[in-house]
Amino acid sequence: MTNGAMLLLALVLQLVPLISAQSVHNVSVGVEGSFFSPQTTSAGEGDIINFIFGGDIHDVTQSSFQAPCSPLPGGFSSGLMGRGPDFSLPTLMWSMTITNASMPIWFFCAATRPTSHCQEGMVGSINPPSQDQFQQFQNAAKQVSSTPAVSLSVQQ
Ligand SMILES: *[C@@H]1O[C@H](CO)[C@@H](O)[C@H](O)[C@H]1NC(C)=O
Ligand SMILES: *[C@@H]1O[C@H](CO)[C@@H](O)[C@H](O)[C@H]1NC(C)=O
Ligand SMILES: [Cu+2]
Repeated sequence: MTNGAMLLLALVLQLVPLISAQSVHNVSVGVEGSFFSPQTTSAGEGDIINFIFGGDIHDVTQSSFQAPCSPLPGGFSSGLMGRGPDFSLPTLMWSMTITNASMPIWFFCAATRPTSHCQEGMVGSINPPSQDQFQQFQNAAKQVSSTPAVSLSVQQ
């Protein structure tokens, strides 16, 4: 190996941690009119998503695109969390790490008091294929009545 090649290799090795550096994304839950803010997040592999519960009782539960207000079997769920109306209490946080940035993640709030938050449109997505598709997902959530759940086909 020439000195030039070794120098190049050393430079590349130094760059690797920069390229794969993880970022942290904060999503606030239920502080702005009971929604996730932002509703969609673009995240890379290894990135951390912090869901920050700053208000009333809410939740983050994974669903599929096809069934916006139904838990995805084997999917994640934060469980109901929040500090309630007492804003002197600290905010709560629930975090997850993105392991596959090519896979869109769809989620909703499973809280049902006083009415289904999901049906009010409290849904979100990480790495949705497009904003348009997120809009379809949210519109479908608003159509969900308890039985049967609305079914959507993926439109590319
Ligand atoms: C995310 O929220 C945490 C906890 O409130 C805060 O310490 C951090 O600075 C926030 N990060 C960003 C990128 O907003
Ligand atoms: C990541 O997600 C994509 C899209 O769903 C899938 O095709 C691929 O197999 C997944 N990769 C891994 C390592 O799970
Ligand atoms: Cu909610």
